[in-house]
Amino acid sequence: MFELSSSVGSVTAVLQAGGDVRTPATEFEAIFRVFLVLGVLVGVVVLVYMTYNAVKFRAGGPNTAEGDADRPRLGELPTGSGGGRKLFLSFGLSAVIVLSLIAWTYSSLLYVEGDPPGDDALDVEVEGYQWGWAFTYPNGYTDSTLRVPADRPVRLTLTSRDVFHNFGVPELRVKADVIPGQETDAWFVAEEPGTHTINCYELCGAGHSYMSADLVVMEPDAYETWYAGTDNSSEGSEPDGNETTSANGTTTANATLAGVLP
Ligand SMILES: [Cu+2]
Repeated sequence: MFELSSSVGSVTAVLQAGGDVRTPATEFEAIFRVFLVLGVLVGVVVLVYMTYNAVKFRAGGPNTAEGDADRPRLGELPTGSGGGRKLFLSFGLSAVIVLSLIAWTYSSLLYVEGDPPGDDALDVEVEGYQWGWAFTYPNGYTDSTLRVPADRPVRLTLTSRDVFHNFGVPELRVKADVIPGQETDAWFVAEEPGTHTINCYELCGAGHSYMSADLVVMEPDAYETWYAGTDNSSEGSEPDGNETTSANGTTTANATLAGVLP
């Protein structure tokens, strides 16, 4: 009983803490917290009950006196009491908790997999290549740094120029396969201005470890000003396959990688 009420309590607390904007980050955070709380709770109950019984029925203790009349004999089946009510209750309760968790988690995942809320999402096309990222905005401008406004959903359409890659920004809980000849999508909301690192999470060749880019989250006004200044051309450092580390600018790595390119 106490497990059920605390789990319901923590679910509601987490959902309320998420505020009114549900983003992939808040969804995954909620799933993580609920499973952490429930896991700890079940673990503590099991360990405490086990320790209690181990101490109570320890060898030589008051509950193990010789000649105990209630002690079962070898081969004797326990008859139990209460017509299996305890068993039914524990199985029933567990089933309710497990099924609710499955339903709730699955609905969260469907929400994350679906379209971003509202109709003001920024659309950016992402192309992964060996070894870097190219971001194309609605006006056709292409850049190797992803700039987005804070507090506004960003919808990414991802594809690859060559081999399998995987686009990921751990802080924003966004991760998506990047596959040649195929388009995948993902979305996120970056609530605060700042800089995050985009990495490739699919081993894709010698330059895989250097396949990173910056995600710059800007104040909405600053973003609009920057975006108005872009045209449908490409930034100077737009990749031609030999540039791999524009994000962190390690030229030695560039030179090394240029040597392994066909
Ligand atoms: Cu890659």
